[in-house]
Amino acid sequence: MGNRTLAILKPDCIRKNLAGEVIAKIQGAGFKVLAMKMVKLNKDSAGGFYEIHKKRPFFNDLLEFMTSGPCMPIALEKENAVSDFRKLIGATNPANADEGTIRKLYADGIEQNIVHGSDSDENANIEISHFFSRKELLEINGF
Ligand code: FUP
Repeated sequence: MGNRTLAILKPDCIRKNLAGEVIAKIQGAGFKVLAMKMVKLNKDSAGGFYEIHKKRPFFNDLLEFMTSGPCMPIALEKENAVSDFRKLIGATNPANADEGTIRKLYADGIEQNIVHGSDSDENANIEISHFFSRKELLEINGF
């Protein structure tokens, strides 16, 4: 068993009908989908998720965007899941993202950047728990 990371297909990804394409890229890169759902975040849940950015000037816009439509959290498993997933999605700002990365291919800007990826193993577990209960993960995967 590898380690885990949390992806979120953001509202721009869903609006642009890119969910299938992005999930295919994720699976093609060797990630196993452990759990997945579609949710519409409210200001509290998005604010809790991005708590770390609370003091940043872009925080309010980020919450507006993340609550603007449905998104899809996906719990993923792979060896080196966190760093391999961040390599697959590319830099936060698609203008700086490497060729072939998901953000380079599909994102419009630093905010509407298609997909989230956890930045550490510790945060991956916290973020997975934000969207998936222990019971759900247990029912789906036996852990
Ligand atoms: P990442 O780890 O690549 O998702 O990036 P960060 O955790 O630094 O930022 C989280 C989200 O905040 C980004 F996906 C988009 C948003 N953001 C902005 O809107 N403007 C910024 O200058 C930086 C981040």
